Amino acid sequence: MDQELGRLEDLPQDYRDALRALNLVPLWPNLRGVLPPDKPRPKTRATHWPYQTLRPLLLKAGELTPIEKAERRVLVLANPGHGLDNMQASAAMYLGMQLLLPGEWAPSHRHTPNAVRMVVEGTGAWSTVDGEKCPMLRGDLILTPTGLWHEHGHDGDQPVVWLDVLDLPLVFYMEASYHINGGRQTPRPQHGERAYARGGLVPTPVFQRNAEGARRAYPLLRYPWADARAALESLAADQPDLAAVQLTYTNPETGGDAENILGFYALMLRPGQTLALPARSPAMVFHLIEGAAAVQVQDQHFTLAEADTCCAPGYTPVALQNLSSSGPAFIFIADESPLHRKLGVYETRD
Ligand code: 1HN
Repeated sequence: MDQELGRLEDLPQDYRDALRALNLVPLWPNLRGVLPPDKPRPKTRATHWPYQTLRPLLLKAGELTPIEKAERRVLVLANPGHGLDNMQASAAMYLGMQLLLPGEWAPSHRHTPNAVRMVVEGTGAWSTVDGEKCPMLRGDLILTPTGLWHEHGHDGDQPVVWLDVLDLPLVFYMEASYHINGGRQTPRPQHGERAYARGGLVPTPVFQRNAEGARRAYPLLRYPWADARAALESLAADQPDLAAVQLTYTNPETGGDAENILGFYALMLRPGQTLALPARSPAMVFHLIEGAAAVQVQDQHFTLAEADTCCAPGYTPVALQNLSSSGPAFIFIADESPLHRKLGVYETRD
């Protein structure tokens, strides 16, 4: 049991005033707050954002705010535990639902935070990242790693919506967040998804050299859902007893995580399956691509319909359940694992 430590109120007011005047603070009244016993006290609360309730409000934003007045027309999925105005889903993750209407263009810029898009609905939109024009189809994952130019356009006739996942809260906290605006990109003919079309087969270096002759740090920018889904089905068929039918989105050149700070995964729950995830230090985000699923986090129980998103704090066990007994459920997961591993604070608990 931890010893009770002295409180600020135990100190004479003139002493406290003298400290403050010199920008000094006593540690002991604050020590348990910054270093709680046994495990952290996350601000992140298990939170559910049902798509069907936010969708009309997002479409309304399309009527209220022209794209020129928004640059990015987004409703942020904000965790109340962090204060809504801080626009955080967790300590390191930002989530937003972005709407692009037919004919609109979200102009080119680049910035220090890393982003990915998980396409939620609609066809005809595209995102040009580092000169590669990526079509946006439901379930596709499109990377926008740190520093790469990106813009979005829409040649279709229905609204397109996607989920943005960024490490913005972390990069902002580091006082390293900024952007630069640019002109329209000229798409190049090459596409990483064609060059890296099959797992385990990596092109010889010619393709990976950019105009300056350097290797591309992020050779694969679009992960089509059709491929990820087929890979999950294939893994499930190959290993009928495998509990976690899960794939990690990786950089095909390094085999490491697709981006530096956040991790991205596709999970298939077999019909009727329940999957208990151990408590791990990173916070997690779940977005249901197909099917119906239940998510239990602490005393919270969420029922995810297609395109619903929820989050869970770190150090907390999570149970996922496929609510269908006849078909699979497919879940996109984002988490803070790469960050925790790099910092050496990653842990799993029983
Ligand atoms: C951003 O650049 C995009 O490019 C979306 O679509 C959301 C949220 C915060 C900062 C930059 C985009 C963003 C963002």
